Amino acid sequence: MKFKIVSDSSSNVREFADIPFESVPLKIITEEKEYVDDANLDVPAMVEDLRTVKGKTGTSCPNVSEYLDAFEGAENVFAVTITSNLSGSCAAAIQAAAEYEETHEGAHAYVVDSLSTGGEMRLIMEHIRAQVLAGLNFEQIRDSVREYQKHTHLLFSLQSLANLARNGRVSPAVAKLAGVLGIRILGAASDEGTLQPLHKCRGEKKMLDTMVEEMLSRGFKGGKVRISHCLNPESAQELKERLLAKFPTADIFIEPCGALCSFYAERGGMIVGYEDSLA
Ligand code: X90
Repeated sequence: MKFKIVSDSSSNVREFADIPFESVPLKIITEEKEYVDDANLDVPAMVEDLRTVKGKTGTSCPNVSEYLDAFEGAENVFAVTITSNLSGSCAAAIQAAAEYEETHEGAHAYVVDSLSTGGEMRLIMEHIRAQVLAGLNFEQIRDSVREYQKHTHLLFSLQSLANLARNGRVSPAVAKLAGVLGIRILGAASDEGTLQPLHKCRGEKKMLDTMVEEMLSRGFKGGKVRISHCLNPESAQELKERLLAKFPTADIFIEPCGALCSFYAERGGMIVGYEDSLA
């Protein structure tokens, strides 16, 4: 039973130990250049370029054949994608999974629509890995992921929603909320996998207070937290410390955003995946 976990690069996971893994890159496209969201890319340099770039900028998701290439060689594939409500990545993975099963006798491929991104995808991937290592079969793992997903959540803090609005992922009215310097929009991934703004916070300290309050009121009780940030390691660390002060045994991991999440979360942005108490 050869298992493989595949994710698109919005998970921010570049390396994943103890199980075959492949990240399928999304791309950031400007009028001058294309940035492939893989381990070779200098993400801080890209963020710097984007500050002054002229003209249109956007992103593109992996296609079916890129997913098929990533699946190759595995008997059982779990592909974890960014929310199907904001990207074509999930649809491409679903088509690739159907083709893979048709052309590979006995193989299984299951696509998990995270209805989220970043750290919540990492949580799902870690859950799948634990089930594989525990010796469960494909169907058991698939059912267990569906159950686990009910207990993972995502909050985010954004200083600018300009790229999200320019690319039609939030309305210009929502993007305007963040229009003033020093204001952060704190929001959640909705049940439908879209951005749900919750609060306008003035300053980073206020944002961190509100982030912790929201996590507590949404059922966080000291489980796993997976934080990704765009050039904001200080706030990620501060959030970690505040949570550890309340829950000393919480399992908290910080990593930088890859290119896709950096493009949309923008400088200073933070994306926080966490488990509720029923996970
Ligand atoms: O297919 C493509 O080109 C990719 C489009 C992705 C659009 C949205 C990315 C959002 C990234 C922003 C904060 C977290 C939002 C969570 C929403 C469910 C990060």
